[in-house]
Amino acid sequence: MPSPVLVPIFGDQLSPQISSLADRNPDDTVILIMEVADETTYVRHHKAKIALILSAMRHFAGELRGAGWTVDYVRLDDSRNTGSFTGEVLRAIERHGPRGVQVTEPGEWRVRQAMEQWRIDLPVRLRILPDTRFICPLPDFYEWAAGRKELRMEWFYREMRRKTGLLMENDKPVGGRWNFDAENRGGPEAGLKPPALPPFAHDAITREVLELVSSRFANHFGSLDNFNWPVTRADAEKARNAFLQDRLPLFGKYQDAMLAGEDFLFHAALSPAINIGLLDPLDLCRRAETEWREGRAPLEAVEGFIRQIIGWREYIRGMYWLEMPGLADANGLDAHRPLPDFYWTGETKMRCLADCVRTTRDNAYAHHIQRLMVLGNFALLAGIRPQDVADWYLTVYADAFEWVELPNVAGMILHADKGRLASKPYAASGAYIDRMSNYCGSCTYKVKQKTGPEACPFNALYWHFLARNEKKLSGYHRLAQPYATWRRMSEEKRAEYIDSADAFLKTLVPAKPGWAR
Ligand code: FAD
Ligand code: DLZ
Ligand code: SF4
Repeated sequence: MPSPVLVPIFGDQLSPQISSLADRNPDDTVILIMEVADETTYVRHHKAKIALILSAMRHFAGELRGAGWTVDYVRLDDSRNTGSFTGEVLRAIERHGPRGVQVTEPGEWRVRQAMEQWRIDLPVRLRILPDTRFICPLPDFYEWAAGRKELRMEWFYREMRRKTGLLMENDKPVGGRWNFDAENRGGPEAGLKPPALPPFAHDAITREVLELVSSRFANHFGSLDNFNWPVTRADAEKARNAFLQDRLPLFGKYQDAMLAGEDFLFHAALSPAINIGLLDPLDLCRRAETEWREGRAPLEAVEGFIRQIIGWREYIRGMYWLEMPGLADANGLDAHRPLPDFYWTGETKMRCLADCVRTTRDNAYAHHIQRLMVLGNFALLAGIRPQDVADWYLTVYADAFEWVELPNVAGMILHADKGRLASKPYAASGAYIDRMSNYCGSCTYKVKQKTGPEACPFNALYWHFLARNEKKLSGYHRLAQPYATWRRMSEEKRAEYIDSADAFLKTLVPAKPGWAR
């Protein structure tokens, strides 16, 4: 091959339509895929996350070779492996003598910074292309955000509906409304039995990766026993089809419900496949729309699902790049408590938290409402340091990449960004968890009891949170009611809440240092 163009492809860029390949042809291109220690350990990722990404990378290399591309694949156990993207790109340049390097922009700030240095350090020309798998190009997001006082997802989402034409009829939303959330509030009904996820057999590649991960990353968090993430495009498509057929119709209704032991409910469990590039988000939304148009799924379910992807997912990504690097250090509510150890061990008498940590450990997954209203709500109310919380979320979920994890943590759950992303903190007492789950019935704590050692800790923590942040939050229109209630309480009642929460907070054991990084 005459001096080729070298195209590095990262572990979350496993899409044949990736922009770095769009103008290339196999005759003068070498694709570089690199398993590197820096990426496997920049946080101590859940074992299943590493297994997913390495297995999917190896399968993708096969897919590309099958399509006629030349792929240079560097394995983690290669003795010459330098352990970093930069080191491996430099080594590949020596091997192939390319006339240039062409790459799609990475998903994380950290890697983008390293890549900016490539402009200086690489001996050949570097071309960085936008990631066109996202529906909203970053310049469009910046333009949308410019000059707006409030960057609310709902307004952005409407733009995305207009742009994609999804669920639109002549410039109007189908069904006469943009948002059907009011219909999507089903609680955990007795006897609710969601269909199981399709099982994925482990082929030789996956088996080899699982062995590598269990020996090399034995001390990382999480279990590999239930490893069932799709690692090929064909399996991801099977997972997608099963979701559209079996779970989408009830996705909306039970979107906010939590049921002990039912780890996926009617959620898609497709975020890992979408984030690493095995499924195209827009194609997925079009298929969901077809389910509604052809009468197989109700509008409230399909609208709710599409909103998560073209609304939340795109908005979150725009906010990440808009707010970085400051977002990583944001601590608008001055929260400094270290992460409690039970986030790693699951050892807590709080049934809701124990179950959410368990599914996280078993599956590298918890569904949105568990992440937001149990794990996240606790971190908010207890005043856990945002950087500890972000490290935890980045470590434990198979779908976790900083561009999507950090705005959800710093913005959506912790309000560390002072409300740039969410109009109010999602703080809730035990009553919310009781209404939306079946956890409380079998919990050691009593959800209806407000204070004292037997009371649900969320109840006193809720008021502790509002009281200690009164100066910062009492002006929020959407918190006017709880603050009015707080002020109407007697001095004694208020003191009881504060003392009860303080007593509980004293019992928290901090996580051992070094768990995440
Ligand atoms: P569903 O509930 O079936 O939703 C469908 C799809 O919508 C998801 O696959 C996802 O692509 C998208 N989506 C839904 N909500 C969000 C959101 N808030 N932000 C971005 N995309 C969304 N998602 C990640 O992909 N990676 C993360 O690291 C991540 N960290 C999170 C941290 C916190 C604190 C919270 C509250 C949410 C986080 N989310 C993250 C968003 C959401 O919880 C997951 O996308 C979802 O649980 C994935 O499961 P699912 O595919 O079954 O999703
Ligand atoms: C998460 C991850 C892991 C665990 N390992 C690799 C790897 O060995 N090689 C690789 O290319 N990507 C990996 N990834 C995903 C990267 O962290 C991700 O592509 C970048 O963070 C994107 O900026
Ligand atoms: Fe969670 Fe409180 Fe319910 Fe126990 S009582 S499960 S701690 S909300």
